[in-house]
Amino acid sequence: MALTPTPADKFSFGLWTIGYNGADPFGGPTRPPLDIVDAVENLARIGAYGLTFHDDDLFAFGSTDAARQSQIDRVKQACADTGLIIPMITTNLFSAPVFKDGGFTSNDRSVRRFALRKVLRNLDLAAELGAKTFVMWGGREGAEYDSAKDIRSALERYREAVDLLGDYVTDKGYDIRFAIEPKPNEPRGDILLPTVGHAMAFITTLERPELVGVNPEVGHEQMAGLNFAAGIAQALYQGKLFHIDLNGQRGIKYDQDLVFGHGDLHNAFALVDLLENGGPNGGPAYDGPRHFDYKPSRTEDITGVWDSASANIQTYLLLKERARAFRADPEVQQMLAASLVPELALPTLAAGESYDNLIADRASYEDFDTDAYFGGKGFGFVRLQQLALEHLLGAR
Ligand SMILES: [Mn+2]
Repeated sequence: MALTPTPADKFSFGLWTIGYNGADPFGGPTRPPLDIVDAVENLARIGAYGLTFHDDDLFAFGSTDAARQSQIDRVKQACADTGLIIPMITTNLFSAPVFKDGGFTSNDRSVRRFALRKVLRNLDLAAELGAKTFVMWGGREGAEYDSAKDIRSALERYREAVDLLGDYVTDKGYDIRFAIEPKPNEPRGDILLPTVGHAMAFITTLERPELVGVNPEVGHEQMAGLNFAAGIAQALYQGKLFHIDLNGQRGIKYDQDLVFGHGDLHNAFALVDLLENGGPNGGPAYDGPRHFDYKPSRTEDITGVWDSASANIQTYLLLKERARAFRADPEVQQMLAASLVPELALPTLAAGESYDNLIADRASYEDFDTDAYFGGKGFGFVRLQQLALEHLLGAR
């Protein structure tokens, strides 16, 4: 069964995902390089609306201006030919040896200045190509040794960098917002801004916090043992979900970048329900790109690359359909009410009620029968979760 994606679904892929050649720390490439035009044509074929990339995915680090421009011209032409857009661009501050101790937060000041220049140049390219989101994944911004990195100085330099970039897009009049992508570790032993929560707290220290949000990745939060859908709900609650990286991860281990849904499927269901429906008590849904940041496993040939890319889209659409059926089921609605899920949307104090009124309300405390909760009525959360599972499995 194949569902048909449309541009309104906003499915996008990083060039580094489908372009992954299979190299890992224990073995070299298992597939030949993928050309940019081939990548764009096949993404259009499987129903993606957008392509994203790091500067170094498109033109090798240290390219001449002519070689760089040639690749930019080729991606522009391929997009014009297929209708694909470039909703997001990001900068590689992690692969080249110069970034071995990071970019914005390298202990070496000259590296920090070089990193800023690389990002400023890439911001010009983002504006030229119409990208509205600029992702910052600081994979090398971290350390292995506590004695080697002054974390407070590193955070100051991170802040200095993001403030400078905010000044730049504001002065240039670029319609670009930044999205910080947290990750707890890998490639560094410990990475700065390791989770969604750390990143959102850091954003409050910035000069222009309104320009900066987060780009959470499923696997990155799950590598920290966290509930991804819950983190996304908080990012939406705080108006900070500027972009999202969808993939699969099986528990706390190395970054697997599996196909979306090929990890914690229950949480993927909850996530799609949240992104599409905004949660049981309403609240903002997500209208940005559904961006897949996965890696086709190195066991796959080129057919497997495109099958796995398509699998991300198909899984998302299946979960979207399952979430719709879950919400539409009268038994689910009944169970939500029985579980008091809607009651959590009610303010705990009545309109105009003060703490004096609360203290004067004997029913709230002196006469409140707490004993009734021992052995009394349960919440029925397990039944609700089983209904979700039955919808997820297509059994209802
Ligand atoms: Mn990852």
